[in-house]
Amino acid sequence: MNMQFFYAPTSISLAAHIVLDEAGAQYAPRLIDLALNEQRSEAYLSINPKGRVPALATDDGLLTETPAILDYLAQAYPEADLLPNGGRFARARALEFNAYLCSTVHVAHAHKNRGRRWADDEAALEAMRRHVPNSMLNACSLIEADMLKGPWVMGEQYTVCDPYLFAISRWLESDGVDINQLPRIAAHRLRMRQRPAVARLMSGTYV
Ligand SMILES: N[C@@H](CCC(=O)N[C@@H](CS)C(=O)NCC(=O)O)C(=O)O
Repeated sequence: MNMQFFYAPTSISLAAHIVLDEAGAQYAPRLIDLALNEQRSEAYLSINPKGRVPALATDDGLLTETPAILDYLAQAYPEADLLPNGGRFARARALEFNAYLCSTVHVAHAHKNRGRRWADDEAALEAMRRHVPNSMLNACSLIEADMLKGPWVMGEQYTVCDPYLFAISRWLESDGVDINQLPRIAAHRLRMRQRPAVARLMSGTYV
């Protein structure tokens, strides 16, 4: 398959990037410089009108939204064994977890630097920023207590949920969350850092 992967260091594209690497996929990485607002350039908008990363151009067409990209890659590379093996309920649980990261946790984080998506007056933007440590801690406390089975999100099996959690949990300190309050997520993060693909991507491609 001929794929192009549009990514940015520090961004959520890390989740799918880890999966691409671990699945041994052939793809061309395409860096989108968020600092230069390249995601809003005409050239990139003509590829991905959402103006966000990640995006994956595949032989089947363009895919955006991390949960969809993760699911697609896991199906495209079954030998990597990245979808839960426990039947339809386990598969739905993995999707449920990824949907929570996408729709709630990532969106809570975006209130820090991307508040202009929702408001333009300074007081509202400041109020959104102030709430980020609290909303991130609340969302991640649920993951800590209920969703992260251990050692991996789904239990004994490593799945696409793990790189996704890792890509978000590495933002926690800069979001003002005390990681000591989330010891199981902190341990998961260390476990992830020991994976060769993660070490590779964290030493150069991602910051
Ligand atoms: N729901 C999307 C969110 C993608 C997203 O918001 N990516 C951020 C980087 S973490 C981005 O491209 N931001 C650029 C912008 O908002 O202009 C996903 O899960 O992939």
